[in-house]
Order: sequence, then structure tokens, then C-alpha cells
Amino acid sequence: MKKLVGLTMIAAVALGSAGLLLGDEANAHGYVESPASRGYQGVLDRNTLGWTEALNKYGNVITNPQSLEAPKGFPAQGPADGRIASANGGLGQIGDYVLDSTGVDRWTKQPAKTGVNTFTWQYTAPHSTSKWHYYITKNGWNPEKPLARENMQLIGEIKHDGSSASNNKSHQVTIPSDHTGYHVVLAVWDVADTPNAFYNVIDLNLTSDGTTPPEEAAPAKPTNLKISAVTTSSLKLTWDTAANASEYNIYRDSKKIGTVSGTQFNDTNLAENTTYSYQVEAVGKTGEVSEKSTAVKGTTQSSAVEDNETPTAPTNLHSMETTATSVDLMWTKSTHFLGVKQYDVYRDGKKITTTTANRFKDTGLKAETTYSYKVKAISLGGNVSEESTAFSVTTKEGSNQQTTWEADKIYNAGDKVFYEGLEYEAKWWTKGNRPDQSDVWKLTSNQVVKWDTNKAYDGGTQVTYQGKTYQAKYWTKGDQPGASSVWEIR
Ligand SMILES: [Cu+2]
Repeated sequence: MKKLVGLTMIAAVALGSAGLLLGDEANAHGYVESPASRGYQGVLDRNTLGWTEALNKYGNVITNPQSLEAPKGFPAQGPADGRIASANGGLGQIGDYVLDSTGVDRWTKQPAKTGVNTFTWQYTAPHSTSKWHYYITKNGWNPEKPLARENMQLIGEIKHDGSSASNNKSHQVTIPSDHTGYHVVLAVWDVADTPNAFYNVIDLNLTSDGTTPPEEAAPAKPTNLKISAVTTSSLKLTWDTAANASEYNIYRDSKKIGTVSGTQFNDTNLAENTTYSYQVEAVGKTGEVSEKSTAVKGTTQSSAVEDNETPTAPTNLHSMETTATSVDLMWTKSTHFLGVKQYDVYRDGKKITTTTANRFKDTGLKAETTYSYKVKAISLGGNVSEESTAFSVTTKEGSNQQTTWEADKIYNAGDKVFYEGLEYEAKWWTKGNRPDQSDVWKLTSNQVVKWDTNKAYDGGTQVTYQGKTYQAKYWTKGDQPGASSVWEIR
């Protein structure tokens, strides 16, 4: 099956991985589900267009809309201009740039109105997160030209507190009222604990919401500030949404320590057995600041306290990259009131390592083999959590690096080599016999080569001779095509 190229091969790969859609693919963490991102629209189109046509239109993203990953730091870093929609072709194992195709009618456009829009993510691995940021094409952009940063403007930033993305799925972003017609929004999810981000473009057909934006009202003072999840070194603040707030400033002992867009904040790196006072203020869209909330006090735990609780079980166990010989495991950190000391990692029921990080690369594995992993957390006091949900993953095919035939090397039956661009398989022990000339080598590349009187051919093999193509009916050697009935003309 070496002849499969181009789209046919992509189709074969895609169909083969159809079962992997639920996110155990390498580097597969999330996508914008609503309004549908370009890649997710491809998934939806599989049902209406069928696989082949959807692959043709969208590329391999239709098997993995959650895999559009590239380095963080947009717009200074991140995918190159012209490669923004495909995140540098960042589909993990198969780079492809189909998503970067351009044209005013190339992509399905989602209807939307200017003004406040809600963008909702679907996370398949909700990593800890620093922020999301949104861009839109500038007025006057050219849909026939590759998407480039200089033609995009920032329209929203959602700051997060470094916790899992799962508590921040929907974002309110304002599309400027002067943007109508076809525009592309770029949504970027900056993961906090890897160097990468996820890049999704959304094709919109914008109509005016018909209203002039209301005068910006002053943000209300945040209320119901509460402290929870207190450990020896951290605590969590939560509060109620304040009217007209676009983000919140957090103060510890009257010093500003952070800004978030949601209504929670994890304060970390605190001293144990210490009391802190917190306040939160709301910030409006134009920067106007509310009164500070009522102060709330919290005291961190003392490590002298008896450890009488088990940590939470690790969650979201997944692979960041799977090769033929390795699986790069990652999971969401466990919590415990005194802290988590370490994690035990199990492969097929056997403990293989202990690690302090929430990541472990298992190496030295066999190709095309399914392994099942579980992780347990251990608290500072030595209490062991429940085990995580098992994560099954199959290593990739063995290296398909080309081994070039060498005259002085011994080959055994089944060994495969390349010679002048074609792949051959040894039928039995051999040394020094050129693959294109000797009987011991069987051509496995699906390609028609010239008939050679010294070679044996199995039934079904095709050759060319004097400009014509022949197929052997059965095993033959030395019978000239055209002169022998073993060869059928094709
Ligand atoms: Cu990950």
C-alpha cells in the first residue's frame, strides 16, 4: 500500500483515527465550538458532505479540531503569517495547511451580529490557563490573501488565574459595530503549563446589531467575597459577578496581586499559618474602577496539623505526544489542604515512577502497542488518593525511516530495504544481491518497473516491457512479456 499519496493517504489516516476523536491524540486540548470554528465546521460537514469531501475541503483537522496548537505569544510569536488558521499546520503528527486556504467563498460563515458575542470552547484536556485573547480582521482586509497579523486587531482578552480552563468556557467579546460582512475572528487559548497555545479561526458573516452601544455604565462594587480551598500555601477567592464589570483587580493586604476576567482567583505561594486580608474591585470596559469590596480575612493551614485527608484523584490524564516508543503523559494537579508531595504513575497496573510534576514521559515502549496508565496523588503527610481514570493509548507505528540496501550487509527473510527509491522485502537470507536484479528481493512498493529476465515475479505483479504494461498470471521467471501466455497485457 505504498502507492497511497496525497488525499488518499490523508483519507486513510483520517478514517483510521476516527475513533480517536475524543481527545487522546497528541496535543489535542480544545477548540471553539460556538460559533463553530473553521476546524469544527469541518467536523460538522463530515455528516453532510461525507468524509472524502470534508477532508478535501478542511484537511485532517476534521478528525481533531482540538489539535491546532502552536507556540504561545501571539502576535509577537505564534504561527507564521499565512499559517495562522492551521496553527503552523500544527496537527501534531500530520502537518497540513488546508485550513490556510483563502477566498471570499472558501469557508462556511457563521451568522453573527456586531456588539457583544459569546465564544464557547470545548476542552478535551482543560489545562491550567493564563488567558484567552481574541482578534478580528481589520476593515478592508482582503479575504483572497493569506491571513496575516498586520491585518488583525485585538478585540478582547480574558485573563485567567492559572487554574484549569474547565471553569471558563464561555467568553464575552465585543465585535466593533463598524465591522460588517465577512470577517475572521482568531481565538487564542494560552496554556499556562506548556509553552503552547491553541489557535482557532472563526469565519463570521456580520450584520449590524442596529443599536448604538450604550453609554458605559460604572461598574458595581463586587459582593459576596469568599475564601475556600485553604491549604498551607494557597487559598481560593470567589465573588459574585458585578454589573458592568469586564475584569476584576484582586488586593491582598491592600496590594494589588492580580487581574482576572472571571469571578475566582487562586492565591498561591503564601506562608503557612498566616492571616491575609483580601478585597476585590471591578473594572469597567472603559477602565472605570468600582469601590473595593468589603475585606475578607483568611488564615493558611499550619503544616503541624495532622494530615487526615486524601488528595483529590488526578484528572484529565492524557498524552501530550505519542511516538512509536514513548508516551508523554500529563494530568491536572490534585489538591490537598496541606499540599501534594508527589504522584505515582502506573502502566498496566505496575508502578513505573514517582514524580513531583504533573507530567511524565514514559519511554522505551513497543510500537503499535496499547498501554493503560493510571496516576495517584500522595499528600505531604503520605495519604494516597484514589487512582485516576485509566488512560489507554496506542503507540505509533514503528519508524518508517528508509533503510537503504547495503551490499555488504546480511538480510533475513522479511527485512525491508529501499533501493533507488523503491522498497523491497527479502524472501530469504541474502547478502550482496542487488534488490532490483535478484530474485531474493520482492518489490513491495506498489510501482510498475521494467521486466527483468533474471527476476522472478509472483502472480499479480505488473511490469513494463517495450512500452507496454503486463501482469503475471502466476509465478514466472525468464518468460518474456508479449511472448509468453503467463503475461497478460493490461
Ligand atoms: Cu496536555
